[in-house]
Amino acid sequence: MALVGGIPGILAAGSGSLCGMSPFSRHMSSLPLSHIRLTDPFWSRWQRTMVQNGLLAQYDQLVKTDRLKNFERVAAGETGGFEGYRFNDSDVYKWLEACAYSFGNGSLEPSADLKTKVDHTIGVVACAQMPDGYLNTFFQLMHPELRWRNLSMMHEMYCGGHLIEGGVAFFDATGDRRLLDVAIKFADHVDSRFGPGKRRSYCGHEEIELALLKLAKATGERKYRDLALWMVEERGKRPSPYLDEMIDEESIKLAPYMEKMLCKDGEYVGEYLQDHAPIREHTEVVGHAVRAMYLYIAAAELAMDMDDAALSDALTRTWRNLTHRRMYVTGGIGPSGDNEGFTFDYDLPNLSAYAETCASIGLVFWAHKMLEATGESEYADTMERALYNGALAGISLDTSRFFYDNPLESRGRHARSPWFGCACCPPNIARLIGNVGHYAVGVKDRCLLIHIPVGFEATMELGGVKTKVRAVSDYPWSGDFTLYIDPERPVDGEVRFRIPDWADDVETDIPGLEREAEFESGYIVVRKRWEPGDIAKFKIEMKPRWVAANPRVKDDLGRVCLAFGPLVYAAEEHDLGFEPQLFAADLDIDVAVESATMLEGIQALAVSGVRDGLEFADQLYAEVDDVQIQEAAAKFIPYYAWNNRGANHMQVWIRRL
Ligand code: FUB
Ligand code: ZN
Repeated sequence: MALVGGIPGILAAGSGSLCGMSPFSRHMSSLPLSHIRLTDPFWSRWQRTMVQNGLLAQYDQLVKTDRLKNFERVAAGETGGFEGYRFNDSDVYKWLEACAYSFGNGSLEPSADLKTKVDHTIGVVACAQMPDGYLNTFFQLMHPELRWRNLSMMHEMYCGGHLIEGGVAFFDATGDRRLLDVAIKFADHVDSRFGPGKRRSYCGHEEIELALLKLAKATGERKYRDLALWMVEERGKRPSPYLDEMIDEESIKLAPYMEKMLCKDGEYVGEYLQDHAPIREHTEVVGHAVRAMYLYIAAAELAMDMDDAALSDALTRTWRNLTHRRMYVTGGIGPSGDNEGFTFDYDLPNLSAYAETCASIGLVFWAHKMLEATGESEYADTMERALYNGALAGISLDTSRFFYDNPLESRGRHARSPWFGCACCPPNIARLIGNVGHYAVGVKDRCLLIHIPVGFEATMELGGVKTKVRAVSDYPWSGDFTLYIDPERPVDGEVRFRIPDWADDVETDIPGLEREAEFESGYIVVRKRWEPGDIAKFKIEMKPRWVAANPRVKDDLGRVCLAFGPLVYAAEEHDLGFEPQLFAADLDIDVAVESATMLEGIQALAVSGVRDGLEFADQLYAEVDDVQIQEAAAKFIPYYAWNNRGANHMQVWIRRL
């Protein structure tokens, strides 16, 4: 953490990452979607484009790839002929969830066309549900007699979890409860079969746990929370319920690759799906990255209302392992395509990085939960890192093309695609973009917390007084942030403004402040009586900075990465005119910041250095003394914006002179 404004003690409240701290408790929550509207040029452009373009393009894919048809055919009473992967229903639900946020976030009035498509989709989903609440078009069409036969691999609860999240989101955003009612019926069905005194099992792909927790909040029904807790706690205990599935012929037929995913040397380990140990014994992130994130999101949410140091310690420990040893500088996680997940400490290859878009999105969600549970800024630091880099790189600037995996180097072959056979990432990034206000700003009683200084307009209760808040910002391009706070009458309250871990200096200008701002948990804390029309200004110093990796990350040895504010930068062949792999940066020469009109108004960074010579054109090897290098300039762009001008060479970790 850097020093801030010459004021000592900013690290005072310490980091929540040390074990043995007090158990988690709820330090804040988010504003309802309809109470906050993002207004800065950066996020309002993403959200608008999503409504205008991205959501409609995704709907076309849902139709073209028969994802919707699977529902329509079930609704029509047909059997056989399911199209696609067994978990394709989840893409429809996630798209609906993304639409819900876009309808509620005030970025742009959705077109009648989009509304009709959403309406149709909800109607078809509802019609496909069975009278007992079951809903999964793969099983309904192909194997109605094998429902719930193979939980480790078949994703029935995973799909149901996304249905629940979609239902809750729609209800919250629009008051429309049609999808919520379907979700409740499904959750009741699951609750009637699984749980204490019923069948002991849980889904191989975590998701329903966090969804049930959202449902419990939305409905006030504690039974959903209890079921989620039971699932989280049963996972990893022995004997694993999946052992029975591995000797059940019907279950094996459904997923013949099950044993390969779950066993090592012929013994069940379950690491792939975090069934290796009970949650309180976890020390490292293992297995499939998205699954791990979704489990820890639910566990952190649960830990907030349980006086349970063992659980919060396990989460803190595992978090530390992830962010100190297994996370890319971009907030990408899960380096390996073999298990779509984690390998071992410091294994962070660049060219072959898997770093699934969904995994970074999951990291944003988990970081946000850890932030809510501790109030410590280090979680917001990681949330911001994953949001602006690893996650956002997953989508093209026009919101219509996607990366599934996010390498930190390209030799010209990697390109975004309009859709995938396994299309978890596109609707996932759509739902994240639609709901950014949820992550950027927090509230608690008398307190407004700015985790990420986005521009926004919001209404909130500050110490029980209705208050309008407006934040003007051009983040991530500028660190200037002005808050206009307008309570209906004077009210004692506090504003907490996160000091980013990358910032050297944050200045404040708050007229009428009688005592100096304080520092707690990585936030500047301004306590005062807020009067109608008050203004508070914050200025985060932003300048380009070179970042080095721990030398244990062998792939980054002798290399540096360029960052500016929350953004990690990359060099693309398009701007250099040659492959960035040939370039070596001179760190003694200042990096210049350049406003650019390209790529939706990014700021580019101009770097000086050298490039390898061209004498090798016709030969493979030469004497070192014969090799020339020449001075060169290289323009860097934000990593999230790479590959928007066609496939080409790209590099994040650049050689240094
Ligand atoms: O299995 C469902 C989703 O598809 C996972 O979250 C992704 O990693 C991909 O495998
Ligand atoms: Zn994905």
